[in-house]
Amino acid sequence: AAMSANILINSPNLKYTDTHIEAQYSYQTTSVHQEGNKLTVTPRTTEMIFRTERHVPRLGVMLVGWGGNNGTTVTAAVLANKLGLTWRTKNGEKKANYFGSFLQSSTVCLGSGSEGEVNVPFCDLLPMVHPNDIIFDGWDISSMDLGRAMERAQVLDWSLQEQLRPYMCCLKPRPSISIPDFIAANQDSRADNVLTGTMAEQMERVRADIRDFKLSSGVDKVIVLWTANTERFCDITPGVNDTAKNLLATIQNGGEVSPSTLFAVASILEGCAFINGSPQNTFVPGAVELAVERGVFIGGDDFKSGQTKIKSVLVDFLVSAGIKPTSIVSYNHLGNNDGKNLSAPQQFRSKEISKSNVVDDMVQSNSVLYQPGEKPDHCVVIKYVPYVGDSKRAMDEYTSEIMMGGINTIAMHHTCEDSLLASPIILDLVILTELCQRVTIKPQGEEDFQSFHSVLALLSFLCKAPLVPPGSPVINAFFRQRACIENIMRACLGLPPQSHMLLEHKLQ
Ligand code: NAI
Ligand code: DG6
Repeated sequence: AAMSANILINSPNLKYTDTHIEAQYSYQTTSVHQEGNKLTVTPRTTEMIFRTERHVPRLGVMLVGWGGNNGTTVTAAVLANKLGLTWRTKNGEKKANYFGSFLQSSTVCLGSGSEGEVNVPFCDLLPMVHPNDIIFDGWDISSMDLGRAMERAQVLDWSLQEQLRPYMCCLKPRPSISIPDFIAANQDSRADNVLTGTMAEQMERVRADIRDFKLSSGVDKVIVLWTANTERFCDITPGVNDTAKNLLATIQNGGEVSPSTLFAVASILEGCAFINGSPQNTFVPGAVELAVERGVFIGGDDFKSGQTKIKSVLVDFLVSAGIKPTSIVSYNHLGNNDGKNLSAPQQFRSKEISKSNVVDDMVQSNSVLYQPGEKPDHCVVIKYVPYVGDSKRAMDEYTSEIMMGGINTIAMHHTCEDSLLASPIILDLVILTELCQRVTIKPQGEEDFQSFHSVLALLSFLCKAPLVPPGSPVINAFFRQRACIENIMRACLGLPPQSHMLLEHKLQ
């Protein structure tokens, strides 16, 4: 395992106080003025102070859909890590780990020393919550305790489940808000743990649950994350959900509001960040406005775990190598409850949308390969095949044009345990969000330190359809997204962005 590093920055730009890490930072950008085909490029530097609170709070995470495959798997994985569990399989002994979490299990290059490059785990850059210390709670429309729900999920090895069951059985999802019209009809039989009353009363109950969890668990902060079923898209209707005021009025008086939006509003009103791990449009304009008004972080949409993650790497590779993808065809089949829910047309449509837009920024960035408005054909197919359970099969074909009319076809087959890819992403999402709550920035000339925008675009790396502040570009390309997080964390330490120039090795 990588050695955990104790990093001390030796720079006049950095000040450690008892409470904060305070960094002077020169933010360098280039602005481009375009007149016809004449481009005038001006480098600009803005001086800033980055301030990071050093105290790492006790974090509570409430999962909506706690009894599902992701909810049970992430809870079990954290417990197994905390308890340092090992278990035997036919392939030998396995040990709990956090592979797939970029914060815990990937490294960043700090710089060079006498022995060459020094790489440290991402999570060592700044003080942040360790996943083992997260306390979980949550809601589910299914009343099954997490021990039985873990068994229903069929994700973890049986001998590991046996060790975890005594702990998991004590965890019981709270009753949840169910509006059957938003998820597939095939989910009806699961719903035996639902709240009653008006929409407003149910939302108040969720707010009370958040307060109760905070009080009874003794955590300092709560983040709420939706990992419940994919819902159908919600209609955006003026007067209903277009503004914060109208959305709150609709919740009081009745109208089209999805359960995920009710959870988002409840969290925002409780001052808790809310992350949407599914594709539906939970963040209707009124919910976004409410988050901005209250200065609460929201993030989403839809965990970027497997096929789409590869797409955001592969299309970036092709387009940035000057190769022109012309057709992308992605099939997958899976047999877990997520797949069952997605076998209904409206829920599939939500997923199809979030899986389809992921190449747009890469295509639009290259006007040599693509004319304005031109895109590759892009087809997304999902089929429910119960037998394969949580082991998702993804088959992709990328066809591209290469030099002189040549055709380049890449075909790929990917088998993976879906929830074991999503669980570390859930941990990264909440830990990164919590860290962002402790970072403030003061640009030169401004009076006050500011937080990041309520729409936390930094989470894009972990999402298929990144939610960004109005007017800001959506970045899907994997390495651009990762570099953004790395360089912002370096800025918090007063370090320049990672340029990969390695000039020290390139001169005589
Ligand atoms: P799952 O179907 O096993 O779990 C969802 C849980 O949500 C179920 O236990 C269900 O009873 C519960 N539920 C449904 N409506 C609810 C409500 N209104 N309130 C509370 N609980 C409710 O699905 P899984 O595999 O855990 O996935 C969860 C979500 O994450 C899905 O929307 C899926 O599309 C999304 N997702 C999963 C990825 C993965 O790799 N596993 C990646 C990207 C997104
Ligand atoms: C079928 O696609 C089920 C989905 O929930 C996916 O497993 C999930 O969205 C992950 O998708 P991807 O494209 O990142 O593998």
